[in-house]
Amino acid sequence: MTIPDRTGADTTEVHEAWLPPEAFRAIGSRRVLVRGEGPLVETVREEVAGACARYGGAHGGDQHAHAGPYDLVLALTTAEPLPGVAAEVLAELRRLPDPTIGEQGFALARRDGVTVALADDPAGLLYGLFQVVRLGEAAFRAGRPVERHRPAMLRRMLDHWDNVDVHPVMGQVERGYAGGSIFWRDGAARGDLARVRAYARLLAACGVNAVAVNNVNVHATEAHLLTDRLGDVAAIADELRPYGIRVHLSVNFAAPVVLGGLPTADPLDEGVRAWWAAATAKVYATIPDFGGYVVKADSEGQPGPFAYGRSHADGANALAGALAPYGGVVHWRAFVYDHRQDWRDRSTDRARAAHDHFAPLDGRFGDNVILQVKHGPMDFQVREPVSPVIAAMPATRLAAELQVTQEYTGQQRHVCYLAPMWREVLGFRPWGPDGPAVADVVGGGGGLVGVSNAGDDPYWTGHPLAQANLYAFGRLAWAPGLDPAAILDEWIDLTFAPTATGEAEPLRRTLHAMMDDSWRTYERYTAPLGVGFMVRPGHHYGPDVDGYEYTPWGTYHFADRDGVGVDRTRATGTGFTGQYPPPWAEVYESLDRCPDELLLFFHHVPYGHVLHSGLTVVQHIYDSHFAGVEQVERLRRRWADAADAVPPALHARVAGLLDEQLRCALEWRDQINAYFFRKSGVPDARGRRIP
Ligand code: GCV
Repeated sequence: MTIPDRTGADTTEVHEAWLPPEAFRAIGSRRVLVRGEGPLVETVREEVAGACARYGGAHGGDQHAHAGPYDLVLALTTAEPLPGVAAEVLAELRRLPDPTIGEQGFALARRDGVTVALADDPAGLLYGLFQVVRLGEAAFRAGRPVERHRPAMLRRMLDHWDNVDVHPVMGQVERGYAGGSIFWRDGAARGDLARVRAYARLLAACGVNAVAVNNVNVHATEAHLLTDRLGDVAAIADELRPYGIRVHLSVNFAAPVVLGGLPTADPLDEGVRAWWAAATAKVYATIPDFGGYVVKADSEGQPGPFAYGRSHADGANALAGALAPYGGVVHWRAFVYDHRQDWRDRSTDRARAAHDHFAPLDGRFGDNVILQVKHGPMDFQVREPVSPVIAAMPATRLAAELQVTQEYTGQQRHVCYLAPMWREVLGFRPWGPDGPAVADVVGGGGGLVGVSNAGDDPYWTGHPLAQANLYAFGRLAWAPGLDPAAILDEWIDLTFAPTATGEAEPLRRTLHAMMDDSWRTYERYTAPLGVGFMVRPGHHYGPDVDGYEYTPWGTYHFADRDGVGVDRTRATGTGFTGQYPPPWAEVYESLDRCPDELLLFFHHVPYGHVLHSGLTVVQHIYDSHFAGVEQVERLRRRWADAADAVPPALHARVAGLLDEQLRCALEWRDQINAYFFRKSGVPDARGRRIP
């Protein structure tokens, strides 16, 4: 695919990611019927028509109808017979295990030489099409019993931290590692939005159906997207709509003041509410399927209701009231903490902040407020416990927020496949083994939100292998129980198998060897045992053990000559463990029962403390850092095996990044090991060189 580049003067070859034309070969070489009406059905029809034109198949269901018989039927549920589909198959598709297929879902079967995907709504048909794409030839081989596919979360959303203007410190995409924004350039929407359409297509193919198009830190220009620059948002919405994606907008809580010229943004003020109502009415007059607002309030300098002595429920409800008549929602972020704390004050614990602020407000948020909670209590570290807020607000719609962009996990210069971490988070059971999982809590409420890792880089994500994280985010939001390795297989097969020169299996083995365990590898050579934040302040890349230790951000490890870790127990520490329900309140409180990987998140222990693994803390630090670097060396060597299986330019890009990953991992290893050796004076039991 070629599209205009950033200057608009030239064209860039853009990688097709998981939708190369060849991924449609199985469909495109067959006789296909698309039956139904509506814009998303038209998208399905166009996809099928394009594939058939390329691969010699035939399609029906419009004025150029192919008369049948058909190999594939994609249809909205209908009382009419479908050509070539036996009545009992249709009955089975419609009735089992219950009468409805369900919102956005589809039923799939193959019988008598016909593959059928049936959906109750057009979105379901679109997802049914992409499931057939994923299956490829397998969709047409043997018979298939009826399968029902329904998304676990109805809203599967990506937030872009994109600035319309280039921010002097954060650049165009805050925490973006893949070039500029695909939406914005030079202070306005890009003139050519072909890339946005291609992005929408990729997102629909992995199940994403909502996108917030601007940074939650709403700077001056971005604030105007809500009012006089709404046309830009509408233009983007037009590109996303054909793939079933609704646009959301991050708004400034103080908009009534900064845009409306009102003297206050007090959420209980009648004039303020009227301002939000009028602004929102205009939004819906311009973008009728607008999704809603995203708000970062009273957080890292953003304005919020505290300035008026109001609660976050008051703030969220004011905006929710304006959106309610149109079916819109407010994503209100729970990332509220004191970033001006005194490091000498041992009683203030950033991990406690979201629960302290929001749990008392449970039940006070409007029905169309979604409280968006970062998955951990801190800030997207490589290892954190699940946020206790998830278990504390049964009367509030909650969404979990994941960071697809790799701010703290290698900044898309390191291979770090995040699906295993997300799978753990979504599968965590806050009330113990018999209670619901995080995925159940957010699935019944606000769904899943990811901070996007995409930009205008030709590979979309800077590191080509980071595409797998974007794909996996969508798939886990659809089906949180999916196995990360199986998701990786899907991604590999779609992305590389159709174009691979030679056999796909060796490439699959290589990529699994490099990626399956890459999150844990990253953890090994960076911050140990859940301690977190040993990164360079500001840009957050590379090691700086004490970088945040004496700052106001509330991110400390408290290492001294005797030990390391944060005492968050009720008995002697900040009491954070008490924010969890049993059994975790007890598990985390107990030095004996706390899982090794989170030990230093919950406890301050001597270096000689013996872990469940049998190692002392300090020996674990040495061993894991040596092991992490060795793993990076191995995966770098492993990549050589893929040289003939992927395009040379892609191979070269990844090879260059692996060199950087190794350089950086060595730096992490040596700084962390030297730091703890110097603090503790404990030599490495295996006598390796520590600088
Ligand atoms: C958009 C972290 C990041 C910030 C980000 C913030 C947030 O602190 O470093 O860049 O701001 O999270 O989630 O709002």
